[in-house]
Amino acid sequence: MSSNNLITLNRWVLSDTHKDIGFKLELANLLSGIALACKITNNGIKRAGFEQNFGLAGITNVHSEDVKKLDIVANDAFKMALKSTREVFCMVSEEEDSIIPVPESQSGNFVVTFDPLDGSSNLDCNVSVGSIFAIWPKASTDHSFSNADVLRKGREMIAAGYALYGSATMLVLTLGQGVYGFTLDNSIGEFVLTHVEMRIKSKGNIYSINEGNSIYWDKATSEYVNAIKSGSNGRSPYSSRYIGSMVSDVHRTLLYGGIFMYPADSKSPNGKLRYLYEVGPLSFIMEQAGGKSSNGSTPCLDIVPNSIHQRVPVFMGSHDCVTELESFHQQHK
Ligand code: AHM
Ligand code: MG
Repeated sequence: MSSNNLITLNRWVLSDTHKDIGFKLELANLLSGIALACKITNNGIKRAGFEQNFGLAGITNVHSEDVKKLDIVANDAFKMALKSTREVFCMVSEEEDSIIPVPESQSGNFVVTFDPLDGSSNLDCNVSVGSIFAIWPKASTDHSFSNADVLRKGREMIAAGYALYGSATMLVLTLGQGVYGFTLDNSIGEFVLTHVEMRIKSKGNIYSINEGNSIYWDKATSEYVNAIKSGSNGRSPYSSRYIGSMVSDVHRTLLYGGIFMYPADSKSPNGKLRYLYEVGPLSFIMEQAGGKSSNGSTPCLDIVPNSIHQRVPVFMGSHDCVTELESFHQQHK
């Protein structure tokens, strides 16, 4: 560690950097629970080969996807670590059908939505995966939660972030005042501030999309991708990079610029990615870093989901790239 200014995640949350946050102590406690869940998940992934924890668990989830053993490890870690903070009112997980209650004796003032292990199709071949989370203030005034606590537009989030289990493990976070990145120092078990005020370039030249779906794309997506590949938009042709783990693809987009896309198509009329724990939190990060996130016409943070697992199309990344993409949607309205 070369930095002469060693700041851990916990100390950073409690620091004077965020002056107008009224519930700093509670948030620090909650974020330390999230960091703990990420460390347990990180450990589970790194040890899976020794513990026969790769592969399927033999069940399917609410999305009819095959659940991996590590999906269960991560989901249990998030639920347990979050409940233990006593700051959580209720939760939504990608892995569970319904809103997850918290016993009244352990209940707090925040709603947390999370994807415990995103990109899990990449797990068994050792490709980077991640966890995604968002924190919302509780809406109910009594102990019984309702859909109103979770079916909210992204702009109501007070914090969001992701952990990336890559060649290094990182936690990238916004409290609505810029984006900060912390790297896990395994020797001391702490997330340490390494990336201060992360900003995305206003233009980039990398596009990221599952091109295997191109026969299903609509005109706007097809023509936009053709334009950026051929240079007919007046810029040099873009490079293609697609990992198939949203956290990794979005993290690269944040650092190098460009555009990440999971559009609606004739096979998936709402796209694939879910609002409350994938698109919403990563859109908050993208906007806070100076980028943009849109469903083609509306900023993703202004969408109100109809159900807890609602999917939405998403185009996020460098401001000018997403604006250009929107102009193709405008032409084909
Ligand atoms: P998951 O949460 O079940 O892993 O699914 C979400 C993942 C994203 O990480 C990624 O962007 C996308 O699915 C990839 O989908 P596809 O394989 O259709 O390209
Ligand atoms: Mg996911």
